[in-house]
Amino acid sequence: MFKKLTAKLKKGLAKTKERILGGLKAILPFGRDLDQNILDAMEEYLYSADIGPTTVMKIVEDVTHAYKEKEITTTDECFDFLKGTLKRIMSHDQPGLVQAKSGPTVILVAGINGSGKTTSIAKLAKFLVDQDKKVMLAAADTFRAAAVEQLTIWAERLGCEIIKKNQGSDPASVAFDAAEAALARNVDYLIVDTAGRLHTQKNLMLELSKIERVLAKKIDDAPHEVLLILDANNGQNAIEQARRFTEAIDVSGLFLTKLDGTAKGGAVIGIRHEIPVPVKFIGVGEKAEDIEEFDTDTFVEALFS
Ligand SMILES: Nc1nc2c(ncn2[C@@H]2O[C@H](COP(=O)(O)OP(=O)(O)OP(=O)(O)O)[C@@H](O)[C@H]2O)c(=O)[nH]1
Ligand SMILES: [Mg+2]
Repeated sequence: MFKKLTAKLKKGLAKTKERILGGLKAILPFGRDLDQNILDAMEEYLYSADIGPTTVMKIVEDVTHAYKEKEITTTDECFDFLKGTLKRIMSHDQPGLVQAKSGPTVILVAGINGSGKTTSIAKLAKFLVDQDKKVMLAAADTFRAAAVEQLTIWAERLGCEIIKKNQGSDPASVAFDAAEAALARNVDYLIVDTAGRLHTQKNLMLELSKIERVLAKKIDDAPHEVLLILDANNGQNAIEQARRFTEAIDVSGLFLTKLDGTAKGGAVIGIRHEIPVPVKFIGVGEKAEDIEEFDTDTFVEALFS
């Protein structure tokens, strides 16, 4: 069973679908006997689809095995088998957002510059507000001049409270104030924006840890969720980025953005297969409503529909 394919998801995945499905359909036309040449062409094609070599190797191994065992003998059987293989290799745990046992749930958002952190926060806030949750935002990206302003505009649009300080303030002090305010105002969710950083920037990674410590001091077990925001346009590099970041900090979930603008969404397959952290959301546009909860089966169905 999979969730309903929404128009948003179909439209958001259109470019990736065109790339992956378009090519596969040409290689696996309906009703042809399967042979090694076809399988070789399929393998070569998959390598070009941003899925990542490790994952392609696994897919090809499974398909080849099925061919040798005569489980699949025609191109359309191969096509269906491929779809099933994708679902299988992408299907580890799919928990939704973590929730605090009591009091505010704190979500810390991290990622490299321009990956879509602030926009994704707006999407998450809308997603939660639509479920009648009381949401507060914290502008702990005090580095970039327009960052606070950008989050403020979203907060106003979405009717969320925002905690902010002047540009250049210590991000941890914003987090501290926000945690206090979240408790005082009894919000359901506090979402903390942070400045873009690379996993290699030691000081900035330490700054992130400091934000986490400050939050934990005020609110038990905070942050309850650390979401890493990844731009799907980076294709195979997004898989590598996910690997590096999740090694450096305790990431609890991934949010893949800009799937609507890229044909490189195949990276989601590699990320699901290779990274032991669940993809929780995907971004399929620039508006606050352009968010989808990630679900493997629905994703694969959307790609193959
Ligand atoms: N098409 C599309 N654009 C997106 C999506 N998510 C974010 N963007 C755009 O990507 C650009 C960067 O988004 P931001 O949210 O500012 O990214 P950020 O990670 O907060 O950037 P910094 O704070 O500068 O590190 C903006 O133009 C967004 O509108 C998405 O899912 N689809
Ligand atoms: Mg930002």
